[in-house]
Amino acid sequence: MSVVGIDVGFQNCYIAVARSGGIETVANDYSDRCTPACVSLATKNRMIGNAAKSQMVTNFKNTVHGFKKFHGRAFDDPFVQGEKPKLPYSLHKLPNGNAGIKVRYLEEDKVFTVEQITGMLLTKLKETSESGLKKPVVDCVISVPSFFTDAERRSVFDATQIAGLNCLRLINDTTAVALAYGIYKQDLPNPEEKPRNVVFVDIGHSSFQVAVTAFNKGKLKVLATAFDPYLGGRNFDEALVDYFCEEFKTKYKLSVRDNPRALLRLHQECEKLKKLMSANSSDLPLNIECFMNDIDVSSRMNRTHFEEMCAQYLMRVEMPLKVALEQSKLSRDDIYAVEVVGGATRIPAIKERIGKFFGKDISTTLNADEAVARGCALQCAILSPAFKVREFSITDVVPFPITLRWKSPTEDGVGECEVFSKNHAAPFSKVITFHKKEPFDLEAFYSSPQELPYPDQRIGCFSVQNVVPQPDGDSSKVKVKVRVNVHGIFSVSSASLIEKQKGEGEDMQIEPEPMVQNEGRAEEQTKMQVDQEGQSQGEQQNEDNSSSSKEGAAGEKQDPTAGGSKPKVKVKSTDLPILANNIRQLDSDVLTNFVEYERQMISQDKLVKELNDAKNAVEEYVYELREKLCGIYQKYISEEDSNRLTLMLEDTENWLYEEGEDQPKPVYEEKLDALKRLGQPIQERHRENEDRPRAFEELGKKL
Ligand code: ATP
Ligand code: K
Ligand code: MG
Repeated sequence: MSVVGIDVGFQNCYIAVARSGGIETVANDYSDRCTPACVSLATKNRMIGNAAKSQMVTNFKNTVHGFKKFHGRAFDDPFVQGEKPKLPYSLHKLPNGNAGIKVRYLEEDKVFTVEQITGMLLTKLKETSESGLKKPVVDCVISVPSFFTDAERRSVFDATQIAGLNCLRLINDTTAVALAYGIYKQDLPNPEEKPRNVVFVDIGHSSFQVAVTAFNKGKLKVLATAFDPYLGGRNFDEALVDYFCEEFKTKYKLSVRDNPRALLRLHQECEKLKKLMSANSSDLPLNIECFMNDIDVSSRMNRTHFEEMCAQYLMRVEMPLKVALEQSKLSRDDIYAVEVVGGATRIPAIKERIGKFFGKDISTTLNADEAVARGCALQCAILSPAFKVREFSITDVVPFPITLRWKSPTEDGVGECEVFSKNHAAPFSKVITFHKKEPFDLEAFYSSPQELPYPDQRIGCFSVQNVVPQPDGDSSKVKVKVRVNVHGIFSVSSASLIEKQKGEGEDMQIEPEPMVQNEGRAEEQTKMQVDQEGQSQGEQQNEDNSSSSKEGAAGEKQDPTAGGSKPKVKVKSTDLPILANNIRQLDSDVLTNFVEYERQMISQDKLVKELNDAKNAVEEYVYELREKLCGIYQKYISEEDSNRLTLMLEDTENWLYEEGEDQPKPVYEEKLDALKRLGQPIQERHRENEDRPRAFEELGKKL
């Protein structure tokens, strides 16, 4: 089993793996530990990561980047519509209403889902981790922003499956960072002591996340998270781009926005300039040669001016910090440290605002780029039975409140109940009791639309089937388990019908008394009993309840507290099927097709690579032989033969640029063999001659 952690960023991806020496980040085939979140589709193959990024300007229509936020989004979503005009590639409305990505691939127009594009990126990251570990990689842990909703998480999870990965956990970025921070700390307070509260801030290219956490020995609890899903480094790049577009309009009469290539180049230059300004407060130049219409452009910028331009973004830094602190119910004095990660926290004005808000110096003890990936790998190591790591339990939170709604004969026709409040501990399961005579639907949705990063509140509809009345015609007690799992994904995971029994038998169960009871309802009572998720990582904090019990098979539970004071009731429990509708994830047959299609694309890329390798081998041999003919081989070939061979090499070189440009692999192999048949005898004679003096020397030593 592999221990791999992957940080899939909006712009930058990192991989960390566990090796005997500990957690290490892995470099890719460009010797780069950062792999750009970029996929380029071409006539014969795909390029992913660094290779794709280098196609961004030349093949802009088919080079996809900045797609992370399209997960779980409708095409009509305001964010998607806002991005659309800024993107060099096209978006397309899919039959299910989601945003698809339209490109030209293998000389055909193709629309890929965002799950497929992220799947491609993950394929590359999987390959990189495989070459780093020198073994196949399947198991991994992948990070997502803490504000990702059910739909976004399901969508990313689908992408992991398309890439053939087994994602053991989708972990929140800031939680991964907290794990990377805490697991090695030797001096954390004991479990019974006051916890150490640390704030983690991650500002990347696209978003801003904060988590207030509490550490004790062997344990990390997230108290609250807050975010600005639309504030990150890209806003600062865009501010510069806007500024220079205006300036170049007046100064050079250029309308940069109408030229995607120029706009992309300006973006790249502005990002570089922004980074330079982080280290340098003096006036800095911006020069781009042959920018547009053969015009070279140049301008200047300095940090003070830049900060003025970005005032509207800098103003937004405080809010998530304030919200997170408020929700954690801690005061500034309770905060032991404020740790920042993510590329955009290198902007001095941002750092300054964070420090000022907390009234303390911010810490940068973690690697700002790699901490998320490292945390993911650590979580993977904890989950891996094959790997020994320190016991460390992690309790995360639910980012937005989740409510269930159902049809009810009373209460104006609908019943409603908030099953998970904001910042409720996760992963977590709860059991809710209904009294019903027939099958019923539970509609799950996010109940605070103003907090949600997009307008669609829907999570899904879960139909509890096969519900029948009791033999005496009364309503049956139906216990429904709802859970937010380890990925932060919600489901109505099981249901059972409880029947009172007279005698004793195999089916007898001890029914736990419901503990949390919501407001009584005339016909149907919704009772909620909080139940602990069976987690391998250890203890889960149970907030809604004073006691907790380990979960057995669905419908067979035993409450340890029920035995004492309350009388035991003998019941029979029957599992009920649940049909999930309207769940915002790929249908299983669609997913199967995507998995297959990804495999095909992988083998197509492999074929193209092998073909290119065969072709390059011919070219390399031509160069090598030509050089040696004028050098070390000169003595071993007649001038006449050498001239003839040189001509042949020249012919081959020309051929490679003409009809040899695009040939099947065997043609190149044949060509290489033919050249080698001529080259090898010379090489042979050279080698023999080289060996001769050495042989004499050896002989000399022996005598
Ligand atoms: P997200 O977390 O939003 O998904 P990401 O993980 O890809 O995005 P990071 O790699 O953390 O983002 O950060 C990238 C951002 O940080 C870019 O906007 C980049 O320009 C910015 N950045 C990196 N170094 C610096 C620097 N020295 N000064 C200013 N900005 C920087
Ligand atoms: K990143
Ligand atoms: Mg990030």
